[in-house]
Amino acid sequence: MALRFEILGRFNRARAAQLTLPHFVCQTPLFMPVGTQGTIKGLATNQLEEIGCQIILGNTYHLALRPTSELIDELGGLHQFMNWPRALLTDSGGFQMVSLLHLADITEKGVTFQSPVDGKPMLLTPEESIQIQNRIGADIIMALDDVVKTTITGPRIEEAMYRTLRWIDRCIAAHKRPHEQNLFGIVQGGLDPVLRDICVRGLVDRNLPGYAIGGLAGGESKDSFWRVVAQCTAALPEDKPRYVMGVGYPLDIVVCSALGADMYDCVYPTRTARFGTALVPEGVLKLKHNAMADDTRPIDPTCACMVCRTYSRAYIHCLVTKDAMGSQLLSYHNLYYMMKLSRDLHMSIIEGRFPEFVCNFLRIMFPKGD
Ligand code: PRF
Ligand code: ZN
Repeated sequence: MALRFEILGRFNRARAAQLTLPHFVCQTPLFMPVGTQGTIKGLATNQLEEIGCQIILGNTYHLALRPTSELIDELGGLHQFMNWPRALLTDSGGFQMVSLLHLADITEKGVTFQSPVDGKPMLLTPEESIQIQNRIGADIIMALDDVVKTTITGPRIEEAMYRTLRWIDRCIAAHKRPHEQNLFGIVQGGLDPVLRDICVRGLVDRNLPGYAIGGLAGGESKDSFWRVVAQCTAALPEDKPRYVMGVGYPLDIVVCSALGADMYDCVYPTRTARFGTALVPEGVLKLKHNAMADDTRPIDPTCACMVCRTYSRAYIHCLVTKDAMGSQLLSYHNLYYMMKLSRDLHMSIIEGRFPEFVCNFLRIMFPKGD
C-alpha cells in the first residue's frame, strides 16, 4: 500500500482525515479538479498550487490516445510531463469511453470502442488499463469497471456489478507498482441495495488501499443517490478513503461528507465556468447576465481569491463571451471556491462545529428554506 489514512476528527459519520500519498499530504474531505489532456483547462500548474489544489485527476483514455502512455513514461511520468508536483489520480478509462463515445461496447474481455483517431476498433482490457495507468504514474489509479446508467433497470445492472468484481482481480494481478501507486476498487450495483452490498463485500475482501462509489450522478433522484452513498459508506472500512466519483455540486459534497465520504471529482466547477457561471455561497452567479455589465463588485465579496481581489463583475462580463481569459478567471474562482469548501468541511469537523457549518451553508444557499 502506498498511502496512509489518518482520521483527525469525526462528527457522527463525517470524518476529517490526512491522506498521505507518494506526492502529497492531502486533507480530507477533498475535491479533485478534473483535467483531461494533462491540464485543467485554462489554468497553469502554479495557479493550481496557488488555489490550494492537492490532487488533480487525469483520464487514462484521453492521455492514452494523446500523447500516449508510452511517451509520458519515456518523459518521466505525468507528474514531470505536466510539471505538477502534488498528487494525481487517473480514472481507468471505461467510464469516459462509455459516456463520450456512444460507440463503446462492453464484453467480458473489456471495453471495445472505435478509435477517434482512425475509426479502427480498439479494446481496453482491465490489464491494459492498469498497464497504461502504471506508465502514467499517478498516486491513485482506478480499477476498470463496468458502468451502467443508474436510470436503467433489469439484469444489466447485476451483470455489470459481477463483471466489475471479476475485473478487479484482473486489475490487481496486472498492477505492477503497488508500492508506488494505490489501486482503488469501484463499487457498482446501481440503485439496488442487495447488489451494492455484494459489491462492497467483494471489494473489501480484496483489501484495497481505498474504495470508490461509482455509477452515481447519472440522472437518478437526489434521494436515491444519497441512499446509495449512505449504504456504501456505512459498509466500507473506517480506515480507508472513500471516493464518490463524478460528484459534484457543492451541496452534494456537503451531504456526502456528512454521510462519511472523503473524496470527490467533477468537471462541474470548470465546465460551468466556461459557460460564464461562478460558484458563490448563494448558489451561482451568471456573469453573462446584462445586470453584470456595470456591476463594480467582485464575483463574491466574501471570497479571498486572486480574481475577486482584482477584477469586477463588469470586467469579467465583458470578457466572458469574447476572450478565453473570461473563462480562465471564472475557473480560477470556481476551483478556489471548491478548495475553500473542502478546507471548511475539514476544519469544521476537526473543531467540532460541523453541524453549525452545514446549517450556515444551507441557510445562505436556501434563504427561503426551500
Ligand atoms: N466509474 C468510473 N469513473 C467514473 C464513474 C464510475 O462509475 C462516475 C460516476 N458516474 C464518474 N466517473 N470509472
Ligand atoms: Zn473568488
